[in-house]
Amino acid sequence: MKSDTQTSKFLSLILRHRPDKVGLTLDPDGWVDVDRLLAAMGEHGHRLERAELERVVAENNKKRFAFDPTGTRIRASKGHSLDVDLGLEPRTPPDLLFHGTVARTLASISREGLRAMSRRHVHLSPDRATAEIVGKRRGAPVILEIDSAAMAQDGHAFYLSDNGVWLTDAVPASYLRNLEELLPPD
Ligand code: HQG
Repeated sequence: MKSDTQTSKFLSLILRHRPDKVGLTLDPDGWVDVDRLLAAMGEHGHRLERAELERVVAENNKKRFAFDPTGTRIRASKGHSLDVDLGLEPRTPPDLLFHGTVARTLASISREGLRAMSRRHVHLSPDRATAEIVGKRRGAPVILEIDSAAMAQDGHAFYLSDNGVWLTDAVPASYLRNLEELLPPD
């Protein structure tokens, strides 16, 4: 029996990175027809009932997936590596945002700033507690404070994903308010 977590992980793979694994392509804005998705998964040995899909979408604690208002299409809310235009409008961010990472990335971050790495955007958290959870996925969390007010002032665009994550293209190191105090002394 596959768990909802396994289903959620496989859906992330299909809807964010590798729709071709089940012979699908995403619309330019990331949507897939739900009936086509279920049929394609069945044909590729990943049979999924509509009720199961609806439960995974509804219960996923990070709201990773969303149906369109008519319920006929589905997409991942964020996290794509494919070139998908989520149609998010630029929004004014809160003055301060947070990024949870681990100490071993700091030297590189101090040289390059925060980069999107394998994603489309840098993901930023609205509060420290959320950033801690993100950082903990990789080890002891280290929380960077981003001067998002200054970034917005300087023309950097911010977007708010459907599930409350702030997105931006990159964060130059000069906007990382507490980076110096986190770096080891030289
Ligand atoms: C680091 C999860 C070296 C960055 C979470 C992070 C989040 C650099 C890693 C969402 C760097 C990228 C996103 C640089 C950034 N040099 N390392 N210049 N710039 N990094 O997973 O923010 O499960 O792509 O600090 O809850 O950790 O996908 O990003 O450690 O919301 O729904 O490179 O993923 O949600 O890692 O996590 P990721 P993230 P989902």
